[in-house]
Amino acid sequence: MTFTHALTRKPGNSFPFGITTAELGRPDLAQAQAQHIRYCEALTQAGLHVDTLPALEFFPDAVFVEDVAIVEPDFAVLTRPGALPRRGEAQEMLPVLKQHFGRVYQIDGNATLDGGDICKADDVYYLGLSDRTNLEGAQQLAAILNHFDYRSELIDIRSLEGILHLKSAVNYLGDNTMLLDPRLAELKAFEAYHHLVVPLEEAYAANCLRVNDVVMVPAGFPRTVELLQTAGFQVELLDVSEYRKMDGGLSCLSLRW
Ligand code: CIR
Repeated sequence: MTFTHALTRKPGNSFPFGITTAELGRPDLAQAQAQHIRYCEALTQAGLHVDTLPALEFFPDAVFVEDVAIVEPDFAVLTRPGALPRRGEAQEMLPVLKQHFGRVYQIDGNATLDGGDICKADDVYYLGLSDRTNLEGAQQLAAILNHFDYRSELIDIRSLEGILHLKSAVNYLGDNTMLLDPRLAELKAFEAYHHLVVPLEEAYAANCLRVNDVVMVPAGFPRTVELLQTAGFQVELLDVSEYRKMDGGLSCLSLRW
């Protein structure tokens, strides 16, 4: 799929005070801001029109826009984030989605769903069940996707310690290729794909982002770079060290369609 648009949101001054389990120290705000600017530039260079929303000081994690929506060119789904302090981010995104998409659906009731748990591979959506996304959330999304002829499959990652979202550990790179954390490499659901398995010590780099001709890769993971280049992918390195400190990866920082 060729992407033409992206939405991002600037990190606010409150960014260092968001949710984290990483134990990598508090992020440096100036560095996070610079990394965000560079990230948006990379999306622009990849051919996307990037719309950067203003920071939301009340929501330190709002920079991770991927978690509040699932987007396709002709519709969007507003999620209901699993972490209580993030739930209000979705309502902030609703008017933005209405501006860009003809049809906007919403996950509601007791369902919870984070966009980071949703991994699309061509016409299949893999829906991660995690501490953030519950069965009801996945089922509500599956029903919406089914309406648009997408197939969905549930992937339960709740027993995997230290993996926040499905896409923290598995990302589709196009060309029938999955980039995987070794802990998910044996899953039957992915057996039909060509596997690129990152070494466990580079598990963070399982969250790479294919955007048109390039694969964006977090800086600092040389074995993953070699794996991707050997497989023929064009790699673009991006420093996201300050986002890693808040459990965030490359994909979390944008919505793409
Ligand atoms: C959180 O815990 O929700 C944020 N600090 C990090 C969210 C990262 N998002 C993602 O992986 N899609």
